[in-house]
Amino acid sequence: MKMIIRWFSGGDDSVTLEQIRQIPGVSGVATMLSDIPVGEIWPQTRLEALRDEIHAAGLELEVIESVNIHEDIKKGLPSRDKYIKNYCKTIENLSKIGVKCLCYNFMPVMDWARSNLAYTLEDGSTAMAYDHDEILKMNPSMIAEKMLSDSKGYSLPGWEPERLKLMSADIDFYQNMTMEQYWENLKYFLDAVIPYAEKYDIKMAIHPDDPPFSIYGLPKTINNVENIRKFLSLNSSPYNGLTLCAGSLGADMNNDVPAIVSEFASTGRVYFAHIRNIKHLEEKVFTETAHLSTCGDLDMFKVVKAFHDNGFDGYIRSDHGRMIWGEQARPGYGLYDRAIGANYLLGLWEAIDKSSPKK
Ligand SMILES: [Mn+2]
Repeated sequence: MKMIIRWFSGGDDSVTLEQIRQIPGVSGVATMLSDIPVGEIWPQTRLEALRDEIHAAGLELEVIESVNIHEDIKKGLPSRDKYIKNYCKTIENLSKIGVKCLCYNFMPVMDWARSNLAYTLEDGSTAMAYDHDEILKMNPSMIAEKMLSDSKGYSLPGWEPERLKLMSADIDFYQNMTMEQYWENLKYFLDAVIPYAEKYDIKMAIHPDDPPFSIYGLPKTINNVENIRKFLSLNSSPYNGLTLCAGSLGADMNNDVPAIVSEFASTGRVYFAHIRNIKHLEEKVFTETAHLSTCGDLDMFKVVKAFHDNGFDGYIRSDHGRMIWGEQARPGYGLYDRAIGANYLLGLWEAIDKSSPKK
């Protein structure tokens, strides 16, 4: 297991590589080139410069999060083949800088969503929060406007301005698409891309839908145990796998997160873990919290033990943190709370590992 931290390149992060290097037990970062328009090839020279910058700070670059998927691929339009070809070329370029794992998602139109990026918790810290009724009261452009104005000037991955312009038309488009058609579009993408992932030895790790239930009638795929089984069976290559995000899946109260981790980690097809905690106020209403089990609904001991005991040897990152100690940072991605979270998770891992009977 390798503990890493998400970092935004190109001066788009308040957290520096030097700071990340000083978090005990953190060996690398998950990052991306956020200025490349979705659908275009990531240039080799830019990737080499990114790798060199990260290596110079004493950190590894083995995980990319994310190379986003062009909407035409999700819609199944004829133009998808051009974008899939570009995606495969990006995979080739990523292999040349030593990337081993590629996180992506297949969420239509709006990627992740929250109704509040700075909800005040009892202790005075702030965290991202979700209230389904609040979301439904707003139209998509109001959500986009609110999220971007709350983001303190940082880009929000998945909420790129060029994507937002088309939002309403895209939502309309999906109203006429069946779930089966959407699954077929996902399979078409996998069948085209996975052979390149195999050739270039990069594990494709899909991220669950966040939140894991439908907004505005949009299709959802990676959101519960049955659908994850279905996803893995669409293409049985060991290069077709998962980013298992505890917080995203945990947002559906019906999901038993430790059981989901156990089932899929034991197949060897989980390559990347996002671990954070959330607390439900009611169904489809939750706040993100500190990682500690007692701060939220997820039992982190059980979650980490499920990864450990099923032979997980991929990457873990402490996911979204709260904003604490006056830090000014991109919502969810400050230094302090994620560093605390990473060391809590490392502590759990060490305790579980040292108390496990040696095989
Ligand atoms: Mn996640």
